[in-house]
Amino acid sequence: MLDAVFISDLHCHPNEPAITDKFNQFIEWALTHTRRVYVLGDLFHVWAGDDCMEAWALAIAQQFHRLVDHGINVYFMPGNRDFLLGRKFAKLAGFKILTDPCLIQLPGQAVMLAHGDAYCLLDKPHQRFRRITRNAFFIRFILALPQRWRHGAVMKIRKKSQANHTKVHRSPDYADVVPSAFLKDLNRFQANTIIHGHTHKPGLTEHTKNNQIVRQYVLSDWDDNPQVLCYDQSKGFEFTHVKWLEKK
Ligand SMILES: [Mn+2]
Repeated sequence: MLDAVFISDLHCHPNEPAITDKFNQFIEWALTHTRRVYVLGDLFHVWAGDDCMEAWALAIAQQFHRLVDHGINVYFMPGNRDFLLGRKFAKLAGFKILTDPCLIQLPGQAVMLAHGDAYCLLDKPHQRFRRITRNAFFIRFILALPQRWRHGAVMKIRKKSQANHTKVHRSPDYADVVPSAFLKDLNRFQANTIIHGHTHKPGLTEHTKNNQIVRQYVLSDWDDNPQVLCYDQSKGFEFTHVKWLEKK
């Protein structure tokens, strides 16, 4: 039994049934393989607010709740696409909401978690967007707007994405994470490991900080070949190529 698994950037969307299919298989697998599941943002491709929730999204919440009913703790950190996800959905899914960034204690070690977009400092337009949208007052203001208006705004984003086959490509270099930015937060938390998503460039990169090795685990998206980052106290971290997700 794994101590924890980490996923992010599923970008679930009603027009992407293949991703929902992989997600459903992930839930079946997780039920018998892990004690904790961490979802580090961009679970949804777009999210207009919990009051706009449709049946397909409710089904995703119910799937997460099956894990919770099995005694598995499920944690969720909002990303830049689903930052409007709120208490109603969290309750339906059984999510415990995490702040970005945060420090968690796994059996054997402490780890910092983030969605990752806050560290993409060279992407100036995104940082401007982030400063405005991730403000509690702004979120309250947006959620107070009529559903129809919010839905309209979301449909516009969907249309733009559909032109792009809703495939979310890897971040170009200018939009990649700047290590010095997350090293600052790691210092603050006195941690040596960060796990984040957002850039869709999965893998482990090692950095040095005050003569210590810092490990940066980046999570994968779910378009083609999703990987799940697994943690086991005796074995440490390991990416799993999810063969169990392939259609038989
Ligand atoms: Mn993102």
